[in-house]
Amino acid sequence: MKPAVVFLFFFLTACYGFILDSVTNRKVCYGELGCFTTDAPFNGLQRPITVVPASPDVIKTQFLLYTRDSPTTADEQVLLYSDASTILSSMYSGSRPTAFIVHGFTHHGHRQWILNMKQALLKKRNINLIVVDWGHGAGIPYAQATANTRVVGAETGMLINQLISVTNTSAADVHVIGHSLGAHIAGYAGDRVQHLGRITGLDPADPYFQGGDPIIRLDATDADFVDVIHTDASSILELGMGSIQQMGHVDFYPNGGKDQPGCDAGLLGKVSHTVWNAVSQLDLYAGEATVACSHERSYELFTESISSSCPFKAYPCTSAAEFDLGHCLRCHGDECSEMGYNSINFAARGSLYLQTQANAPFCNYHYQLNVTGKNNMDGVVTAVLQGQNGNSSPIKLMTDNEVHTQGHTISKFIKIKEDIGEIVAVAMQYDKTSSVLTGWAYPEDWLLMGVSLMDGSTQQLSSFCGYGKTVTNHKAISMGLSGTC
Ligand SMILES: [Ca+2]
Repeated sequence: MKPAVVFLFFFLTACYGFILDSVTNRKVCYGELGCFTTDAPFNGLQRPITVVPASPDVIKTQFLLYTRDSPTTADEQVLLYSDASTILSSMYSGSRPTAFIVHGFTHHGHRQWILNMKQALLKKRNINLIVVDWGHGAGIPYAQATANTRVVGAETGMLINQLISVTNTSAADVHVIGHSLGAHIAGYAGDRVQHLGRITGLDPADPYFQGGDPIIRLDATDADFVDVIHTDASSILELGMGSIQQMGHVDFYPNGGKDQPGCDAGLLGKVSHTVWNAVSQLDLYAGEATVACSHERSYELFTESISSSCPFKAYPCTSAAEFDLGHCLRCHGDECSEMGYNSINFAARGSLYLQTQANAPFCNYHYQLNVTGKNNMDGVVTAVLQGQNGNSSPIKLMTDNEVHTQGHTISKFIKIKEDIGEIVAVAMQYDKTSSVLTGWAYPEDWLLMGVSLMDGSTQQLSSFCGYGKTVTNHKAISMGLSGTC
């Protein structure tokens, strides 16, 4: 059902199976869901093959309800939008907020990531949790799964409207979280609900959607608040599955949004690992995990953000490259936010950037350290940030054979996984180059002119007792905050 090769050739597969269906102006009608045509804008340039959605009887969408009192798969209750009694006799309560989780291409409603997110959301808040399982419609070919999202979105919208009319649910209290194609399903659902509260798009699918009319994809008009996390927006030729296009009120681009740390970047890495996993482990899911690693990171980040005490703070910047230099840690007014679950509590809008770790927990605290030296030197410079709650790991500021010229400021963007509290001192060590060829040209002592640190979390710019300090070869010094010198 889900061989890894699907991910490598889903365009070709789509063409192969559906070339005869690639005609425009086809139309199907599915009762109360209405009619669906392949007319514009659904047949745009970004859609080489345009087909109508399969019928609800084929897709067999299931809306699975969970609550704090019925949290497991064994407890799940199936809600039917066409039969209000299934809602009224269930554990659903209109006085609680409601969250939907919608999966994407080739997934289904009982994937581990959905169980993890469901568990975290129920623990965080007393809500109704509804998983949209459209696994029967989410398989290959991709062109058909893409078309089917329109029916699943219509059905989801229909169920939300039914919940509003029979249980006094407020649309403002409904949050639809969709991954990949599921993000666009959330958009279609939002089209049909007046003032849907929130949509979270987790790496919205790129092929067939990016650059298309807002009608065919997730956009900021689909809910009162739309937040998007982009994690796999490298080119489709490099098997990037997510969109780079801004689609919400606020769009987060962790690590630039294209490739995630800990995942293979680029076509060659992805393909070679996919083949290796598939052959060596005879495990076709392993291949999928490799190719989709960056794509899947979006829901891992969101799930972590639900319960993490680390804030996933994100910053505006002119570009991802500029952010990676540590130049954008200042927040003016309300322009910063927190990626994920808490983003709705912030007024920040537009594109925001942050960096994350390669492994869970992914969240980081961001700093920029600036050290200005008076004389030339060549050697390894290591710094440690000393916080009220602990120290950072040693951070390399300069490497051997990297010459520091007098008056130059070394700027280092630092990401720390732990909350070490307010930084009260910076320790530094200088190990002069051991090269016999060049070592004689540099002094044993390195004279400092200034040390300062920008802390992104607290927005505090601190300077330390670096002015006039001498760092002697192979000896560490610690500099307290200015004012304690
Ligand atoms: Ca839309």
